Parts: sequence; structure tokens; C-alpha cells
Amino acid sequence: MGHRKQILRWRKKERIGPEEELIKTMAALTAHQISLHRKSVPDWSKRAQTIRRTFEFDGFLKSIDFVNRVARKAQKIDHHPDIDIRFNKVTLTLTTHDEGGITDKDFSLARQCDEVLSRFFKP
Ligand code: H2B
Repeated sequence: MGHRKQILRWRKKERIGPEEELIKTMAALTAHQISLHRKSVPDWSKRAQTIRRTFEFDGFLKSIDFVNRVARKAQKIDHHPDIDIRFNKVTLTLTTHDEGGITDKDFSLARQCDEVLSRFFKP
């Protein structure tokens, strides 16, 4: 990695903190940053350059309802999950294609998906 790029990464690392700051930070995260973020979304697993979670519902229509709620969150932040719907299971896979890796946007969306689940499906 070039020196300039390394300096930019250090600057980004120092900005880790409040949520608003996280959303502004866009470059692919380092392995260390990813391990810190993963503590906030323990049900998500990491696979290659993505994070994913499978959600289970009481039937197909609940799955679709969940997907619609997630879709609206995704559209708001212009960040769109890969979605696999199988009757009562929905797997969301998040990555930032634009950066070729996992970014704050992926973790931000992951947290919002978890919140949709606990708010509307596991009250
Ligand atoms: N979603 C995801 N998951 N990764 C991206 O890199 C991405 C996206 N890029 N949604 C956005 C849209 C980009 O293509 C547009 C142009 O903003």
C-alpha cells in the first residue's frame, strides 16, 4: 500500500466514534476496524468481503414484509443488500461494491436490519 493511502487509512481509523462520523467514513475497513464493528452486530457472520445474516419468520408473507421494510431503509441510505428469500428465511448479504470491501455503510445497514427485526417481528 502506498504511503498516502496508509495515511488516509490512519485518519479514517482515528475518526471511529459517533455514528454520524461512521456514516461519513466510506473507504473499505481494515481487518481491525471490522472486528470492532462486528461486536455491534453479533448475529452477522463475515464471509470474504461480505457480512451476512439469515432471518427466520412465521411464513412467506412475513419474510416479504421484512424485506420491504429493509428495502426502504436501504433506499434511504442508497445502500442495497443482496437478498435471498426462501419461504420463511431471508438471507441478507452486505458489501460495498464501490469500495471492493466492507465499509461503515454495511455495518450501519446491518444494525438497521437488526432493529427492524426486533421492532416489528420480535416485540
Ligand atoms: N449498495 C451496495 N451494497 N454497495 C454499493 O457499492 C452500492 C450500493 N453502491 N448501492 C451504490 C448503490 C452505487 O452504485 C450508486 C451509484 O450510488
